[in-house]
Amino acid sequence: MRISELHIYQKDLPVIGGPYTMSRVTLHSVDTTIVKLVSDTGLVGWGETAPLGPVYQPQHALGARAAIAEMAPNLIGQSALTPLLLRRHMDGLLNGHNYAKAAIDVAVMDMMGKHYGRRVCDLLGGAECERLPAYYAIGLGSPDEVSRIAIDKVTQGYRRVQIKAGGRDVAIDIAVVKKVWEKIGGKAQLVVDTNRGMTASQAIRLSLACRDIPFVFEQPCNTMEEVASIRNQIAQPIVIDENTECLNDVLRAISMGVCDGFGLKMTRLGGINAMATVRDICAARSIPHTCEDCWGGDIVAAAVLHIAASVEPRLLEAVWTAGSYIEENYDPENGINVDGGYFDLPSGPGLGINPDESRIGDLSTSFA
Ligand code: 0XW
Ligand code: MG
Repeated sequence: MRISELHIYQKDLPVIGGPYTMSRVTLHSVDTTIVKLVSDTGLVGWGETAPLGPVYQPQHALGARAAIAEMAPNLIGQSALTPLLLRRHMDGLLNGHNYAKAAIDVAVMDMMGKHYGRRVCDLLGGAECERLPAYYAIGLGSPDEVSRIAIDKVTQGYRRVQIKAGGRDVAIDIAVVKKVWEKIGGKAQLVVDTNRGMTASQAIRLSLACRDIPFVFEQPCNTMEEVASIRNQIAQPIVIDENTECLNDVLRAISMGVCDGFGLKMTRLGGINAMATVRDICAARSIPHTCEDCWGGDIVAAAVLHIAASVEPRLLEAVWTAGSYIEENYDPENGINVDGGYFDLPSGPGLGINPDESRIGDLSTSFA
């Protein structure tokens, strides 16, 4: 089975109840890129990448489409049954740009699953479970606003809540953390994510002001070196998110001993197969991590669930997808949604979703 067509689509995903605010970014809508591969046997494979605006990480939507278009003419005719070789072929066509290669990797895994009549998680070696714990992420807000949403989400069944901090007076962040913990403490795990938004001294101040609160501190500072500098001065465990852009970053973080866990973004790392490698590296060192992505619709979400299902349950912290913040599913029947704080793993072959083509945005470029 070979790739015979590659189509690139663009779609805006307005944020429900937006904007979604983080320390350095305010999002009203996210620009997502969808890839449709068609095989010489008539099968279709879907991929997607949605970098969360141009500031969240050093990747952006126009870059994704340009990188895919750069590789596309040389992807036509390639085998759709050898994802490892395809990845090496892509590396020979374009240096870096893992987030763009991820869309191709996901689409090929979808197509391969359909070809063999197997789910992507089964191609990865098997699913540990069919129901996966979700976490909910709340944007920046006042102590009252954030704690009200946190209580609501815990009542709905979420067992992990992430709140945002940074980019404002640390005293407000301290008040938010204390208020949220007062309301949900003991009922759910709390994560405080500054999205690179604090200086080392601000992060230490927040941590020590809340020294009795067992939250997880996510991406407290901008660089891995800054995070390393506070590692032994704070009271909480650290998770690295934005600083992991490739496998080497993950290895660097582990060898520097900079963190206790990772917030892993599937597309940023390069797709399902790159994420599977990171899964195994984490397992070798018993490092807990989430499985998630920056944003994206049902295609990214389904891919994240399949890889999450292959993670040892003792190391899978939780799963996050953007579904709760997006107006509609691409697949009205099998779309990915949270139910009572959990996701159900899709059951169909490949990714297990069938996007309605009227819902995937505008065709940007085609190759055949
Ligand atoms: C909670 N998220 C996964 C949503 C946005 O992509 C940012 C983010 C995070 O940084 O953890
Ligand atoms: Mg984060």
